[in-house]
Amino acid sequence: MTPPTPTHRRFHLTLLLSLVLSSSALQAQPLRPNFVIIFADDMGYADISPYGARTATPILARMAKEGVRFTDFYVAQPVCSASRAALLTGCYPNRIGILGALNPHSKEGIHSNEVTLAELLKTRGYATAIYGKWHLGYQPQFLPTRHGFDDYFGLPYSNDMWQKHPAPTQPYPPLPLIEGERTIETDPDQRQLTTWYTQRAVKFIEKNRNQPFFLYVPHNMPHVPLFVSSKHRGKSKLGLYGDVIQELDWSVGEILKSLKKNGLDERTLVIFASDNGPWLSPGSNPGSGNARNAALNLESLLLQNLRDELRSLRLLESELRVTKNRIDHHLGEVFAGIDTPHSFGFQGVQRWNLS
Ligand SMILES: [Ca+2]
Repeated sequence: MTPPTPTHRRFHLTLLLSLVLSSSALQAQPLRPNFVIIFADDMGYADISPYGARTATPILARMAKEGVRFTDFYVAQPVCSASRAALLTGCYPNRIGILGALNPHSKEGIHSNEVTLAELLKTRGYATAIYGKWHLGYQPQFLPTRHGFDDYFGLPYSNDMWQKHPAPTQPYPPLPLIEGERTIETDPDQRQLTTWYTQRAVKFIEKNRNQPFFLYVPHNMPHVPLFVSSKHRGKSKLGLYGDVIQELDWSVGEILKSLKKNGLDERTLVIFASDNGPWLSPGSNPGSGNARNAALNLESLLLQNLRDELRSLRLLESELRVTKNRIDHHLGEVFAGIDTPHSFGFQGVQRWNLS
């Protein structure tokens, strides 16, 4: 198969934006929109209240009420690096050589020829930042700052890829915490990760309130090992996993609050999703799939597990408020980089002129 050219890639990313910007009301806005993508890691489909969880997630519940809740939203692969590669490039991850989950010994990463969403938006004058887990290669040439992001703070891969990993295939080095392209600390206090990412996100919004921006917040949580700050420890009454989910809900709330405070909530599209479904094999992660779907599905348990891992969740808020309290059952994907649009019936339409 002939690999897509960079022109094709840009077109595909335009398709991605077009799918996201599905409200015709957006066309009337004179100012370019801001984009905020908040990504949870290994969060189960039924782990937040809008999807049936007992865990109290009032902020996400409000997003669902004021925006759009997708019930059948799929990621490209149910695994960290591949899912993120699809999100940021609009390509099937296999097509660009990002398979599974990269680890501290991986020599691969995102190729410089790929066009990321951040790079595309930078050509339109956007400020860009990522606070959280990158997982598209940790060597300097693969880091976010080489792929369209002005600012980066976070872990380069999963939070369990450290010396305390319960079953490493080979010994892992100390876990780096990176700022820009520099490791500022190893084996950081993971209880603070969600707080740190949130603080950076809020600061970025403040700093860029007068220009369009793309803010990407891919949390490390609730990937195992689970950590939560003292502010949320024991608060859910549902164990550590519930506490972690509630802290993520708090984090979304801080970001939404900052958008409102800076007068940006009416022109910012906020997407909350998970990179894949629950990672059930460690046993210590009580993330849950969708019991209703499992009960009704006649397919094998194995296939069902895969389906639940592939199926993620997504909430849209803000600009799409015109579609208040909408539940969308259409098949959706986290990316739209499809060379053969007829395969899923997607046809992108330019909804918003970003130039
Ligand atoms: Ca994941």
